[in-house]
Amino acid sequence: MKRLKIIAAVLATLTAILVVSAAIFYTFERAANPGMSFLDALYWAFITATTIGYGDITPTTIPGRIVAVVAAIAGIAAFTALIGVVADALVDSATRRVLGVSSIRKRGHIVVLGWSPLAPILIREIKANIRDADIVVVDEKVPLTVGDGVQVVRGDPLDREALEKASISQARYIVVAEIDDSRAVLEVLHARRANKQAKIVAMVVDSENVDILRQAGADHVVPVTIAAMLAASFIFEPSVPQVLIDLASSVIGLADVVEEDASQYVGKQFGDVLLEAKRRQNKIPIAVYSAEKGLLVNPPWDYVVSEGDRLISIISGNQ
Ligand SMILES: [Ca+2]
Repeated sequence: MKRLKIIAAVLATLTAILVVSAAIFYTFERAANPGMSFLDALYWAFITATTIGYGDITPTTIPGRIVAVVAAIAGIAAFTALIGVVADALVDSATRRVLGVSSIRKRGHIVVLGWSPLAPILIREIKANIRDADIVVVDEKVPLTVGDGVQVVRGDPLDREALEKASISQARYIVVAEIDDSRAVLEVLHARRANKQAKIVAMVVDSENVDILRQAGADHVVPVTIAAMLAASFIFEPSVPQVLIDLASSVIGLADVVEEDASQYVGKQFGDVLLEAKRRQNKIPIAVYSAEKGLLVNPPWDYVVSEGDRLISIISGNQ
């Protein structure tokens, strides 16, 4: 606002210089320039003040020449001031954006709270699946360059102002990527207070905190301890963790798990869906999400797919 006032003041000064110069020029030069209107004088004042100086209208009297000199000097000063203020504003807004202190106006985006070692992996996976994902990270320690399409708000995810800068109330998804459960609980609480609709996903270190995170407002809680579980599996069934890691990541391995609308299979038994999907699309359905029954992993052969069901399948990664 302060800057706008300065710009307004400079513009007013500039206008005054032009009008006064034109009036004086018009008064003294009218005789020497027959047919010159006040508008012509104003045009002359502008051309002189900007130091363009076409010379199509030139002063011949002493007062006219003095006005020309004064208009040129005052014009240079005023235009320089104007350019300075505008350039300042542009540089400032660019700097603020780079430093992550400016507000980011968005809607339907993904807000990531916390810059733990988990956050870059999270972002990589999101972008592998949604190329034009709109991601805003809020944290005090985020590096200035986190990659294309990712914007940064530098601030504490527990600070309301920082959350507002990330337009958290308009976000579609909020992911809490902390590896500190007490912080995660507080961040979920704050995020939920700011946005009642968004899907909130949180990561949890201690499985005992899953319920607290849910109560705080998280829709989904993902254990970071899955790494330890997988590491243990390598000792007694080494292929299993390899398969799970492959399935969990779109960036790693040969296969992925996808979720899709099952409407094309409505009325069919799961076992038949399984055969058909494998034969026709080289896809292996492994679960069904039903609005009524929730998630059914490896449902029975005679489970009948109904309207609104979602099918979760393994596909080849390059499919
Ligand atoms: Ca994979």
